[in-house]
Amino acid sequence: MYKSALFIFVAIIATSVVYSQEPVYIGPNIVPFPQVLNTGSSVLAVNPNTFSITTDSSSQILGINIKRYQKLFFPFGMVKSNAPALNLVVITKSDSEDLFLGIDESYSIVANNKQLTINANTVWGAVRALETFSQLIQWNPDQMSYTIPWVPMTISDFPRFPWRGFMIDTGRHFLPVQFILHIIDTIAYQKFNILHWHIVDAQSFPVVSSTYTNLTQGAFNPIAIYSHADIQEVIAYAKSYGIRVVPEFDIPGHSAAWGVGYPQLIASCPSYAYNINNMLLNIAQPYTYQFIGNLFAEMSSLFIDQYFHTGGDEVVLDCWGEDPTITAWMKKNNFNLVQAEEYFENQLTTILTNLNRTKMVWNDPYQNGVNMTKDTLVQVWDSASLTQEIVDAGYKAIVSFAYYLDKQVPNPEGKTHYEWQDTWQDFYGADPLDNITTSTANVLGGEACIWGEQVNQVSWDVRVYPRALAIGERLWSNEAVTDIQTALVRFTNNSCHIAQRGVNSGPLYPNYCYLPEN
Ligand code: CP6
Repeated sequence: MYKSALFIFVAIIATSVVYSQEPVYIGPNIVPFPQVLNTGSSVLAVNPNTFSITTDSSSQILGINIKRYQKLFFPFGMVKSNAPALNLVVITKSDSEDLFLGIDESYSIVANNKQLTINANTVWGAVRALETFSQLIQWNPDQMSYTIPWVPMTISDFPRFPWRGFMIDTGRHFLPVQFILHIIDTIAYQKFNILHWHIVDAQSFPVVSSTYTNLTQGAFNPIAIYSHADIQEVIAYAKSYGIRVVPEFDIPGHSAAWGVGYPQLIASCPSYAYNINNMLLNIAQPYTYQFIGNLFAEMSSLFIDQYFHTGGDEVVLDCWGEDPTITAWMKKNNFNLVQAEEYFENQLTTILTNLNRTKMVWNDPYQNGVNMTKDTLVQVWDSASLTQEIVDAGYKAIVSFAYYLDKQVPNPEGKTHYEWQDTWQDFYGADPLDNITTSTANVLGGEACIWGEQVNQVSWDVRVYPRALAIGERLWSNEAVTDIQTALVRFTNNSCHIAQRGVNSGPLYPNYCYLPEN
């Protein structure tokens, strides 16, 4: 009681300060905010014409990033400058380009008028550091100059959570490959490290299979499809940023599009067919398991990550109860509907285990009472209390219910925000460990989701940004980094920074953002 009263009091003060005064934050506009930051009060002039980045590393990917960031450091190009030449030295302990869950992404930065140095254990730590360093370089439009303020500076940084995911849904709207590469650029800026590619859904099957060539009959359009080369391009591009691509083939629900080319895969339940999302795979025939086994074998040769998501969400079990071939099979095996689901999920687990993959599912099978192997990773879109149950039961979990970018999330204080104004605060205020008191180590992190029903490449940037900054920071930064006022300033300035790089990310309070006139 005392606690919540204090909370409301602080919230009222904080709110009135935000709206009555200029927000104050003095320091570098780094997002996500680093674990340790020490700043001075000098300004280093930067001459873009002579600025260089060097490394002792032989990693090709680090080389690509040095070229990439050499450009990103100077979004307004090679303006005239008399400032002396500077060299940024990038040192990594290892040149390995292996990328997996839990890889060391830590780094440190030293910046003063004698040296600019990045130190990291891995290539991926160095890539995270280059992004941070890019945010230290300030463009001064009135001077037409670049500077690094707040020197001498030291940064020591590492992620709070190993799983910092971002989900896109190409089953509801096809996103062209070039646009997915743009998405990868944008999420790399907040140090997200997983692109969860919800690639097919009830409405379309946009993936080419050489085993089952009719599957793309379920695409929205014969040209709205991803070839093997497209998928490999996306994965390689994501890897260049240290981002893993986790595919999702959402079954047995949300699978109507599989049935366009292969109608025999779909259960018959006419009274549920009014909603295409209700249609389920027919799980009572060997053909379905053969099909999935062959398709996943083909797809796992493309999607090389350890994790493979098979959905399992929103399965309208009663649909199976309406198909006489399925009810006969259930009767023969003495299955009820949940046992039928469990049989299906166990078959999937076996298929993925044989392909050397770790299975990932939405929380629904757990909720239905399906017994799963303990290495299953559960993505929770339900609630903190369900997350608590799942981690206590011994599963690893990631939190998504608080990070739905397509949905207004009711905020914990019960405050109603306008449709879009300040909703970033709801994401920012939601910690993956909120109300998790035991087995916290089983929470691997979180995932932002932008479901695709009402978003395509036209509206994607403005739907997602700048709000995704809040989620990126929540998943990377120290849990104590929660101050709304300072975040407001950093986010607005960082939003301007990424807008200067081509992300259509808008502001959060009245200010001036210098943008290319086009
Ligand atoms: N599609 C799929 C969706 C959703 C889910 N699965 C969804 C449900 C509720 C909300 C947002 C999205 N559109 N395949 C649930 C995981 Cl609010």
